[in-house]
Formats: sequence, structure tokens, C-alpha cells
Amino acid sequence: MTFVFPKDFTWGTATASYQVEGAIHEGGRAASIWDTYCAVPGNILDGSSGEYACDQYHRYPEDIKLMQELGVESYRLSVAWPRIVAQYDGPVNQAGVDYYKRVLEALREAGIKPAVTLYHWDLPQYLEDRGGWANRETALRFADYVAVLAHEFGDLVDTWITLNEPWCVAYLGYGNGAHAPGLHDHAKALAAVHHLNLAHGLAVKAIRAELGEQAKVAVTLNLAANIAETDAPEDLAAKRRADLIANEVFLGPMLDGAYDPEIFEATKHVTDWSFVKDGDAEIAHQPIDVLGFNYYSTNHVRGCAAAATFEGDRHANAMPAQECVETLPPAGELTAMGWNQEPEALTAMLLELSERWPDLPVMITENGSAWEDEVSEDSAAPGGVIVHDPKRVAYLNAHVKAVAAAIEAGANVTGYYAWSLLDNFEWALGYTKRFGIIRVDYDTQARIWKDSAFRFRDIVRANAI
Ligand code: PNW
Repeated sequence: MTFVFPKDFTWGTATASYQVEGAIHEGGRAASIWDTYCAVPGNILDGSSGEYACDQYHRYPEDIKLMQELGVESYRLSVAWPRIVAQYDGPVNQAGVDYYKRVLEALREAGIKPAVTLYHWDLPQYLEDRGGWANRETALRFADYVAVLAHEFGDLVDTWITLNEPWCVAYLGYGNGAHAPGLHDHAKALAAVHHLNLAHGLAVKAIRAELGEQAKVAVTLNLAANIAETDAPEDLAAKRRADLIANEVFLGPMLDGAYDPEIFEATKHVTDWSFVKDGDAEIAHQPIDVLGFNYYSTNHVRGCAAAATFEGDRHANAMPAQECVETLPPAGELTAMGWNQEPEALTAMLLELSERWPDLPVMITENGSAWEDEVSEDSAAPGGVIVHDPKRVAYLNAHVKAVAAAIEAGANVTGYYAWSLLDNFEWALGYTKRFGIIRVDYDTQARIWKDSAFRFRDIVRANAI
């Protein structure tokens, strides 16, 4: 059965500045927290960093050509804050502004609409030195930086995405230290949660102040798909607890204008939330035009008496107040990330979101999978080589079908961005995990097509699955 997507459905590919750009010492860029974090032995699995990455800083014209060949209508990229504001209290770095103007203009010429993430984790180190996201000032600085972008890039950007996955920023960055800046402090993680909510609201206000109501504004959340193992009350309570601390802490303030009081109750042994000031709820709660949702896999949870996870759980101890939430080991065929595959949960979550906020369209701003890829010779392929990646193709098919099923059942979904256009720097896992639909040969920077890229091209061309 063929499902045809709505006519104006947007197909795109996604990346993030630190994961693809390289050129960290060029164009007057300041150091980011990821430069610092990568320099500490043991933080990154292969000891690497984003120093060279995919060299997109120099190769963006080639990457834009690739996207034209894929036929995608939109590119989700991020702006590196340390390229735009390179010193604390310093002037705007014109070289950084000019760089992104060139990229955005090249995209426009190619007929590809930019969806620009304003924060995809590369915080200027000078702000971390003052407390980073645990410090309220970072949210205010973010608003200033966003005002510069709105002013400089106003007519060049199609969709403004304030933040990428504040869950990861707060809980992996400040909670369990799996990401930069690498702190282990749940009180700071919750302060970061709040300051990210505030930063989001301030950013929306800054964009609207410059560009008015017609600017299309979004935020991207990696909403956790928590599934209770059984309907037993303790399992349902565990799911509720995980949902509250992972999802509701962002959805409540951003979309409904308040934190669920249960959140304060559940975390009172961690913090008194005195970082929440009068008027913050109004600031965080700004009308947005679309909700970005990054979806990869699910978490099965069970109630328990003591904290318990499984060996190698990268979420372990990231969030506070999870003492009675046991995360079960993922089951079924796992991707190279060790993540399970459960596309039905994507359908269910899209429907839930549309039921809860019927007027808010949802865009899948990331979905994809990492696998152990191998290069094969193929004289018919571009460059004479190809990657046969049947598992990535199957994952792509299954998840695009899951989106189709949600739309068919009434969900308001307006786009799908494949993560990722390219293999890239996979954070704490360095270059050991490949998510690209296009392979990167890191020795030569050659771009090599995978079967999944051809498959995605066909889906995009047909606007159907
Ligand atoms: C997201 N986790 O990151 C990001 O938005 C991308 O930059 C990243 O490359 C992609 O997903 C694949 O990982 C995550 O440990 C990183 O739960 C880690 C986790 C979740 C999301």
C-alpha cells in the first residue's frame, strides 16, 4: 500500500555545527565547551574531537550539491554561538556572521530551505566559566546572540529552532557528565533545565521582536518514549516519573506555561527550585509555530525499590528522582548505538502530541540509525564505491511508515529530517558511530553514497512510502 504524504510535507536532512563543521580555529571562532571536553582524556571514546569533523566549513558547496541530488527541500543545520559572539562582552564577530550568510545564501540559490538550530550544544567556553546553563545569565546572553542572528539572517532562514534537545544539555551535560561540560550535579542539571526553558522563551521573543509574527519558530525536544513494562501500578508510576522529569519539565513551561507541581515534589530532595523567578513562566511560554521532535528509540521501565539500570546504559544517573524507575535493557535487534527499534512508539507519540496540542504541528527534526558500515566497489556508483546498508534502509522505511501511519490516524506532522546527511562526530562516541545516509571517508573527506541515501531520494521524489 502506498501512502502519499501531504503536498506541503517537508523532507530534509539534519546536521549540527560541532558535528560537521571542523575549522574550529578559523573565522575568529571562540572555544566551545566541546573543545574543552574533548581535550580531557577519556571523555571521547576514540580520543577525537570536532577539530576536522566533515570539514563542512570548507565543503558546504559540495554538501549542498549532495542535498540537491537527494532532492531534499530543507536542510536543518545549526549555528555555532562561539563563531558569532567570540568574546564575553565583545562585539559580534563579523567573520562568523559572514560565514553563515554565505551558507544560507548558497542554500537559497540551491532551492533548499534552511531550518536553523540556534543552539545545538556548542556553548562558548567563556560562558561555562561563569556557570554555563546552571547560571541564569546564560539564558540572557542567549537572547542577545539570537537577536543578532534574527537581525542578520532574517530573510534567509525558513524555520528558527531555538534549542536542540535541552534534555541532553541539562541531564547529560550537568547530570551524569556524559556530555560537555561533564558535570555530575543534579541540582545544577535542574537549574539548567529551567534556564533552558527561559532561554527558549527569550529567544522566541527576540526573533518576534525583529521579524514579527510571520517568522516560523520551533523548538526541538528529544521526548522520551517511556513504556511501562506492565499495567501494574508501580510500573505506571515509574513511567509517569520518567515522563515528568524527561518530558514534562520542558513541555509544561514551553507549551502550557507552568511546571507540573509533581515535578517540584519529586525533586525537592535535590533542589528547592529557587532559581525560578517571578515572571519566568510567562517568558518561557511563547507561542511557537511547530514542535520539533527527535525520535530514535524507546525506554521500557519498571517500578522498583532501588535505582537500577543495565550495564552500559548511557542514561544512567543522568536524571534526578529516578530512584524507583528501573530502565530495562533494550530488546530485539539493536542498532550500533545499542538502541532498540520500535517504530510503533513513534506513531503513538505523534498521535499523543496532536491530541494534546491539536493546533501545534509537529516536525520530526531527527530520526536515523547507526550501523557498522562497509564500503563496496561499484562502478555504477558515484566515485566507484557504495555502502550497502540494508539495516539503515529498513530502519528508515519503518520509521517513515510510522510517520505515515500517524498522519493517516489524524496526527498533524509536517516534516521529516533524516539524521544525518553525513556520518559525523557522534559526541562522546567520537567517529566510532556512523549515522549518515552519506558516508564520510575521514582520511580524504570523500562523500560516499549509501543505499539509504538512494532510498531516501526515492521517498522524497515520490513524496510517498
Ligand atoms: C541527538 N542519549 O543526540 C542529537 O541531537 C544529535 O546531535 C546526535 O548525533 C543524535 O541524537 C544521535 O545520537 C543524542 O544518550 C545523543 O540518550 C545522546 C543521547 C540522545 C540524543
